[in-house]
Amino acid sequence: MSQHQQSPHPSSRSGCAEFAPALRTADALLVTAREVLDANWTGLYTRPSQALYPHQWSWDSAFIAVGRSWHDAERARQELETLFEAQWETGMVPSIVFDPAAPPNAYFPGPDVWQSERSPAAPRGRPTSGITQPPIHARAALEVHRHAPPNQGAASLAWLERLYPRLVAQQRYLATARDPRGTGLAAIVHPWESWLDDSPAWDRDFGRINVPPGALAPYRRLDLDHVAAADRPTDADYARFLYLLTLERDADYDDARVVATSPFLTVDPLFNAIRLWSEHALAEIAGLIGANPAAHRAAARRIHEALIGELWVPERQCFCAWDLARGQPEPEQTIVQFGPLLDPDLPPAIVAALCRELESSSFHPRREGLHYLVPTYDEQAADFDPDRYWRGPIWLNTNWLLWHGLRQHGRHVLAEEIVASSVELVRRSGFREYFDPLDGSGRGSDRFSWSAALFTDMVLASRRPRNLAKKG
Ligand code: 2M8
Repeated sequence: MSQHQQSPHPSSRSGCAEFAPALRTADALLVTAREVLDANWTGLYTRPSQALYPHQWSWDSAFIAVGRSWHDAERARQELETLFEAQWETGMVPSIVFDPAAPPNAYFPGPDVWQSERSPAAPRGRPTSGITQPPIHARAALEVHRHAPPNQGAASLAWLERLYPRLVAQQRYLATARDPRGTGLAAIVHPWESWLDDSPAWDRDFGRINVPPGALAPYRRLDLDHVAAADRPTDADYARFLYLLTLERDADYDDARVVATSPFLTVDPLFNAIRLWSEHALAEIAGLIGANPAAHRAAARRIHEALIGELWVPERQCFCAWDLARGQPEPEQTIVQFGPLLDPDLPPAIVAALCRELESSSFHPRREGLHYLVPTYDEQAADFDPDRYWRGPIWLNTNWLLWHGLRQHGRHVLAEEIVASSVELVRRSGFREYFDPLDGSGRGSDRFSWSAALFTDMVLASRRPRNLAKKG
């Protein structure tokens, strides 16, 4: 279906905030967004939030760098450099780099629980977690470079050149150590690797893990000191998160052992679509710095074929996460199914099917008055929960990813609705970590860095004339 055939702008029918007025009135919020990022800056990287997440998180830093690069290219470059200094010898970029300057016992599970030093591949003297997060970093690096002011072009290119081998190693790690079936798709060994920690996308896989009595040392959930329990993962899920952590730690984070024995081994369409999107970014970066882009294009092609060959379920017209342990698809309708929109080569018939679903009552209910996009879980599902973390609420990073995916397939109406809705959510509730899709109220921590950064990017990029918007 072409852009002209799309349904009329739903704002005329349902009250979803309109695009142009939302953009025009976002200036004051852009100023606050910058203040949030500056307040969370440590001198080397940006904390996701002051109290709840007082260390460096891998993919938070990538999002933050993109948003920050509109006004402070140097800090944006520093953000990613700091993160990659903690890259493991295997190429893995750890999900958390612990900050020795953070108050002790500020976050649980901390470095004493993770014990990354048990792996010979971990950086010495720099405690980290022992798992990874989605590899959005090459894409982020390209965006940061694109935003560099003209007088910093050379510095930015030199930075890209330094970072490139590290980005390549990150992608190579996922293509090798994490592809036990040789399908071309990388598996995650912990829901924390997906970033959508308690998403229903892996309820069957994750939910069947029983934590044996006595397997966990007594612990206290520090997250609940800062955020209402109803907004966070349940205690049962938290115990499973920690149990998986201990299994991986007890295997000294040896990839082969972890992949062979992990009770959680899942292939996520969104994680792999991000890999693919970053391979395309690497091809562009290679072109910029005089390296050969061919291997990156080939890698992207391989992921493209595997996404469609392995994860597309034609009879259901959707992408599903696959539980490799059971060899079965996870049937829940969640935000991860839309991840492959990031693939610029996705066939038009599949793009149309994904857009139909995105516009359905599951993800785009036409309620009276304002409504908000895009819930992370099917609003029609019996266990949809508007408050609890990744089990329904809207997050600005998933909105940002969908906005990119939709634009590159010419789906500008839906893409603009997502931006308008994001602006409205921030106007109503501030730079919260996530939002209730039913009434737009904020959830989780406040003054959350990636909300500020991605808000900035969506608003400023949307103000550019469309013919300047880049593809890929
Ligand atoms: C959340 O994850 C951490 C565990 O790594 C937590 O709940 O304590 C997720 O939203 C993750 O995607 C994010 O990177 C992290 C920091 O914002 O918080």
